[in-house]
Amino acid sequence: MEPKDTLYLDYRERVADFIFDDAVAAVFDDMIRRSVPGYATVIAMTKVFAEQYAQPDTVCYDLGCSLGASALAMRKGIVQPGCNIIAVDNSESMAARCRKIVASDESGVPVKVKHADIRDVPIEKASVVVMNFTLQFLSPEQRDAMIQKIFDGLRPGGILLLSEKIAFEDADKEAFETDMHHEFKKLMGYSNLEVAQKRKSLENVLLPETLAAHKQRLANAGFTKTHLWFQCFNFMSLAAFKES
Ligand code: GEK
Repeated sequence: MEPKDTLYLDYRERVADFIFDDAVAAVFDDMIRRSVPGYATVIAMTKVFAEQYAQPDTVCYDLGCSLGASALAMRKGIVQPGCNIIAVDNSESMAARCRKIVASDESGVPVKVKHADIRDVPIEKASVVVMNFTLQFLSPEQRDAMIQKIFDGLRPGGILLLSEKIAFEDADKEAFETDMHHEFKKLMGYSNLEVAQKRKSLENVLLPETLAAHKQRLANAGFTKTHLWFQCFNFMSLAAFKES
């Protein structure tokens, strides 16, 4: 059985900013499944996108791979010959665990796990780039350059799958979606204290933007079409297409 996330169970006098250290990596699978509504759907559909959009002899990227769930989904989905996958994470604990998980998974498509910052990794010969819940951890002023680099590295006909927590301009809607997300977490077994302490730890670290801001950035970078294919409360996923 996967270890259970109890990191914020006990009262903390001071809640420090969230980091992806070994304690988080050890319980990450449980944490993300119980924290992100629809996470399992996003991962399952990542496989479908890879099956449809991976082109022969190209590279598929999993940026902010954590334990490699998206990379493994792509690996199972890819049907074209000559593809390989590059999975990147700047947390040493995540990258090390991810390497082990990838090694124990059986499939023909090669997966290389890099311990690196996604801002420093070149994107080349790409047909599918997946950023599932990672852009939100870059500072907002670094996001344009990141999206532009991905667009430039994609082959014509390629796609970016961008999944994010989002914010809402309308205060009522923001309050409603936030409440619903917290109710989801409680239903998944987190206490009020756990929800509150985790929220505090993320408030300077995970900076959500509106759906409109994401769409505008993608359009500015050159993506001619973006399709909101998934949303559950304040979590969404966009498929952004580079014209063929
Ligand atoms: C999944 N995609 O399971 N460079 C590299 N990695 C980074 C950076 C950066 N600059 N910033 C954050 N990360 C995964 C889930 S989790 C989402 C992604 C979450 C990494 C960070 O170390 C962490 O592993 C991941 O991005 C974000 O589908 O925890 O909400």
